[in-house]
Amino acid sequence: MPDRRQFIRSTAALAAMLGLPMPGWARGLNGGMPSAARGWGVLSGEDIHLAVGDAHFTAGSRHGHAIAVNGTIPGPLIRLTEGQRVRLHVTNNLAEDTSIHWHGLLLPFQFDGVPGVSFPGIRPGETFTYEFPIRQAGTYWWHSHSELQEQIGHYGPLVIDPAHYHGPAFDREHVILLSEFTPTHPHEIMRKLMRGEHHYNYQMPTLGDGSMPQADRLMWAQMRMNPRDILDVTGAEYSYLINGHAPEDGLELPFRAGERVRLRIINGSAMTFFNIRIPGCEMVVVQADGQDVAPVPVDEFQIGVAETYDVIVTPQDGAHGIVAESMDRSGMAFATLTSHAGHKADPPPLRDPVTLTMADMGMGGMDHSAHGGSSDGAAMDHSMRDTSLLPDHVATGPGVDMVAPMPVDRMDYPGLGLDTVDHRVLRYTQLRAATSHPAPAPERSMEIHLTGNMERYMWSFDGRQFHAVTDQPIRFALNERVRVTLVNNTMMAHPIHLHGHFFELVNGAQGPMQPKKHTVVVQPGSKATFDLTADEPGDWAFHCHMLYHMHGGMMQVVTVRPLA
Ligand SMILES: [Cu+2]
Repeated sequence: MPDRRQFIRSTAALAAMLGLPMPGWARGLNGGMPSAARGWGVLSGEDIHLAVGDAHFTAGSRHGHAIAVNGTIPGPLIRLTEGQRVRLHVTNNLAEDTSIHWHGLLLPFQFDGVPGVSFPGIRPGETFTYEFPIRQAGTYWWHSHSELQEQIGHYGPLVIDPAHYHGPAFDREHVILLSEFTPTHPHEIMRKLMRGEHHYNYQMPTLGDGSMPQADRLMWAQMRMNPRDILDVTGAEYSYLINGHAPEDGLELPFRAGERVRLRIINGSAMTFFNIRIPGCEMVVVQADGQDVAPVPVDEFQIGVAETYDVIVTPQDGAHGIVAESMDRSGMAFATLTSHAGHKADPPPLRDPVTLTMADMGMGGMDHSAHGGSSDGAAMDHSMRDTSLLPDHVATGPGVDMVAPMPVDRMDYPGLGLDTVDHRVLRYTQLRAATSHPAPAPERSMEIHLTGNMERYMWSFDGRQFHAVTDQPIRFALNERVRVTLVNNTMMAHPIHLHGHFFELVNGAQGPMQPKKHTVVVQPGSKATFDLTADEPGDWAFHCHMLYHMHGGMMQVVTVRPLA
């Protein structure tokens, strides 16, 4: 059966052959698909209309098939006000099902937008209306939760203005949405990852390249691991984007000298952690995941996939680079914050690649140096694959090829590569809620293991890959307070996201000042803990926000119900 795209192409070809006037959508060089614009329009009010469709997209030197919403990538900035009601009418013009999930929003679960968990999805040609009251303020975003659509343009920013603003003053704001673009079909990327070819990892240290001592290279080889396995997909495949613009596109964001500028930074990428800095300009972090925090001045911070941070900057007159370097340093997104239109900053060179350490292998609690220079790789390989160290509730099998032997809490770790820079970097342990909130003591604690097999590209919670809703969700009683510890048995950082709730990080803050987040990065081979009040009834997705990890099974349903 010809799919819709083939149909469009052949209709256009037929029109051209017969010398008929081409329909508007068929003009141009893009196989009949409209070209998506970079950037977005702004939508406000009680009725918001969004149309999801195929598009051709160009960013920097890459171009290819994409999905655009209302004709732009990213899709529209949805700007709402705390206390209003909203109806979001989403029309699907694709030839396949789609959906929108409102990332970080508190809402009735049937409008959370996860096909198979909270609603059936939106069929081709259909319009679905989401309707709910806006109970919060802050910087958020939205994206498809269907298949791998989020990779190719189906996402956008969402900002909610507070009913009464009490935060630090600012004169102007810009939304900065980070993402990636590749013309490669996302199913092709998934296929390459499952073949375990390290296809994208061109930074693998080689014998004699001088970047790593011989003994270390031998140790890593004996462990059948690559210390440069940092991001699964790299700048070899991706153009990194700010608001849909690759660095070559030269995006400028204006300001006037002396202004305090609020930057609402959203990591809307599928697979990339970014290190954010504006060389020569201090950033004051004032919000994390849409929730106000006590101000923290920094020079750089790492943002995991799906996290948001708001910062306030007061740049000097001139042109300043906003640098978002991918964590593995294989590429960057770049834009200029400028007080003179047309004056652009130059992107700085990429910094040297970074390398994993013993702590990333889950040996943070062992009495080794962080360098592992003299360790016996064969012995370490053995201890890192000892599944008898896992608690009984974790299923073992081919999906679990690594165990962190001595994982430690690394909330004070600023992220790979930022522990050795000589300026101020943000750590989770610095975050404090801007205002105190009730924080009852947890009634129960639980441990969830993040598990995987990197070679087979199988990912899971507690050794169980998610394929569909099962009768074994993670259950919480309505309003119960639970302390959840995530144990990362893999050597990759995972940004773990719970839908429909905020949890409070256990980061050393006094209970009422614990920062609220919707996504927590669990560093490689380590633990992270949060407290959750399960006060939103329903079925909620809970998953790693690395798109291909979620697709590979690192997901589960969280069910919140009153006690029977
Ligand atoms: Cu993950």
